[in-house]
Amino acid sequence: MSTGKHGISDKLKGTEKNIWVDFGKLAAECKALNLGQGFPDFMPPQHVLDALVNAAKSDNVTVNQYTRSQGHPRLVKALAKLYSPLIGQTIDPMSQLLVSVGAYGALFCAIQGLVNPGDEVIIIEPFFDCYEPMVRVAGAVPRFIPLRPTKSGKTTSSADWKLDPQELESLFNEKTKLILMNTPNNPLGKVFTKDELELIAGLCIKYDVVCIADEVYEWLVYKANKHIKIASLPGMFERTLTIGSAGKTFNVTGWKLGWTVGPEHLMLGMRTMHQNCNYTCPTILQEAIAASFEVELGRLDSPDSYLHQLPVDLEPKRDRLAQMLQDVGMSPVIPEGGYFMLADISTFDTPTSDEDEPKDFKFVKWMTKEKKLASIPPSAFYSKEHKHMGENFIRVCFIKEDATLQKAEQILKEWKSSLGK
Ligand code: IK2
Repeated sequence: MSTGKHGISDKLKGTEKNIWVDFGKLAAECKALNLGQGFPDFMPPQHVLDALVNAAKSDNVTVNQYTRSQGHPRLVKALAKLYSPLIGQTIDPMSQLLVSVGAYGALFCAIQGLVNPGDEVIIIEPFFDCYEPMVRVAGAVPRFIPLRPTKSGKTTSSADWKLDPQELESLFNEKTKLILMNTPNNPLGKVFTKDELELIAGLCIKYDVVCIADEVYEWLVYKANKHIKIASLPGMFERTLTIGSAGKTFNVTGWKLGWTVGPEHLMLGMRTMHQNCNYTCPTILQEAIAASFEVELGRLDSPDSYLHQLPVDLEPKRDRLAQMLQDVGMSPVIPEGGYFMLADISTFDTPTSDEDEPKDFKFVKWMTKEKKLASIPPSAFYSKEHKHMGENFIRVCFIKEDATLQKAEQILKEWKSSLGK
């Protein structure tokens, strides 16, 4: 049947492809060891699971019904308590917080709620892949600026990837409505320094631009690094929407709960979008995440804190993965935060393929099918004009059981011996 007038709407044309859909399917079809999409293969913390069970078993009938559109009161109160000291502002739970369907939902509502057709939106590359389609669907014009590696070698750090201040300022003009930034960054793992954040903040203030700070990996920073909220810098709270995710904070990516903190005037558009497309998020999940944060709020400074313990547990996994990738001949970029690692594959030949696609797409597909090891092609995190900057890398996820990493090591060892190394 011809789709004709019943086909995809014009505004969605060009955004049909999605790496999570395509590469998730490929990994499953090939029964590959999945170091692709970012989710843990171990259980979430017990107190989070207990909180959900307690909510389900409680005789509080309201947890099974719709809750407040902007966010379940118990959850927004807990989030306000958590973020007020981190941002250095007393956050009003009822007007300066919005709970969404994951950070995805927050990004979508924030962009739709703020931009008009023809507005320009600056996006720092590499970027979480949905930013570009979300900006285009809103009718805005994305302007891209890449972080560029300043070093090369067998192992480098995500800290070596930097913005050019002149190039960044050249993108700001009277049409610029928003800048979208992500720290710790996915896929690179870069944690923006205070100087870098001050550069962005200064330009936002100078050109009257709003910053969307995607901080879903805010708790995942490794030794010697510190996550700084751009909203905490002078003059920035009133022009920043800070986005977080329960999926990333508590390792429950399937729960799809996210939130945004920001001043009421910036929240109006996104709140309007949210109430008209989702109205509210699952009450029982919000109740469970609220109870989980209440536990964490009581032990933020203690070694029992899950939020502080998770990066301590992940750091050896990061280092182990880096070593195995290096052993097979790749050059890992050691992330300062998040749970992904880029690895340079330029010493490997491009696999033959009939598809006209970047090298990393061909390489990841080949590796998934032939080596039964799934990863993600980083050129998907770049604009069309900058895809070449990502195509000599693969992105590998290390929030996995040691047994999974052990299997990956075995695959890479066999691969290495087949190369005669
Ligand atoms: N923003 C960033 C930077 C994210 O990484 C994610 C989740 N991404 O995870 C998939 C992957 O990269 O493998 C989101 C937003 C969306 O978060 P949520 O799951 O809360 O919607």
